[in-house]
Amino acid sequence: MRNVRIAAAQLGPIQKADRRQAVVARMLDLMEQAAALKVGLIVYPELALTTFFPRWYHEDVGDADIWFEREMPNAATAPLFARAKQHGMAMSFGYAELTPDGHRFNASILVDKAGGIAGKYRKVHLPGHAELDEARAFQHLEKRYFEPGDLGFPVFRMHGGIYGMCICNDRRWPETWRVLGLQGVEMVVLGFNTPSVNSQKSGEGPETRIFHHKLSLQAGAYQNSTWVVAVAKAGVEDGHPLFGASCIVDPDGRIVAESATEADELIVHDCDLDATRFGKETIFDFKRHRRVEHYGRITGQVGVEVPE
Ligand code: CDV
Repeated sequence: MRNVRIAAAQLGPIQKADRRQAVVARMLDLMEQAAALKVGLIVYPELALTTFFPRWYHEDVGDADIWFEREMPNAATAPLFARAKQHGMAMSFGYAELTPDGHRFNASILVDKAGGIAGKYRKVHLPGHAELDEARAFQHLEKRYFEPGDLGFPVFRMHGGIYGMCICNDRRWPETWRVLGLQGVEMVVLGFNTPSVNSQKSGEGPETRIFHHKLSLQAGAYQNSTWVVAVAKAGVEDGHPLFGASCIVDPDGRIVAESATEADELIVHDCDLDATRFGKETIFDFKRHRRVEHYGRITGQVGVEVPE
């Protein structure tokens, strides 16, 4: 048994006017609850420090820099790093990253229990659009504010396990999971901000959207025999609802813990990383069963090519 006690630390809404210090205080509160339960790794959502700002249009992209972090840790997040280290707790959270040479990424990090950054990921699949789109019920401007991640889908050895990250929309793409699976990933941690309604399809509400969310997580977990920890930012941000449904999924694809609210909420589960072995050595023993000679289209083309 290689047991890791995991906490998915769901955050309720963060309003546009909320300051990072107030958000970090809420994150610390969840961390204290986790510490009391002897959690080994706490996972927070995508863009955990601010409201989901890609819903707001800035004509000048530089005006959106207020939502970005220029270094990590920084003054706002230092208390998180310090407290996690005191507790000997690893953590992961997402934030908007502005690099010294001016690149903007939707990023997440994995911090080990000694407080060092063990891994970084930059979101590869950016949903939405780059220009103001009045036809939508609300904006989703990730393609305006971020570049696609340039780090691929790396995995990291930490505390005796193999960990990977992805972010929100990445979870809908089987390519994400398989690239992580091909590196032996044992736990994928991810944060998400998913609107409860579809801005381009009236009538598609939370029931369908939570179904698609769980379908993606459960398929990714099962088909790669990995644990999955998916953590929401949820609730109504300045009139815009985001669903909750933070989940911990086992390597059989079963949801073993799920949040019940759209507020700050901790869900905890003991995850045995050795439970990933059976699937990896049998039905999803990639080395024995994959047929890469037939998979060329996966990397050889982007869009659909229909026959003549
Ligand atoms: N933050 C996201 O990536 N959200 C997308 C929404 C726009 C569909 C998601 O895939 O959940």
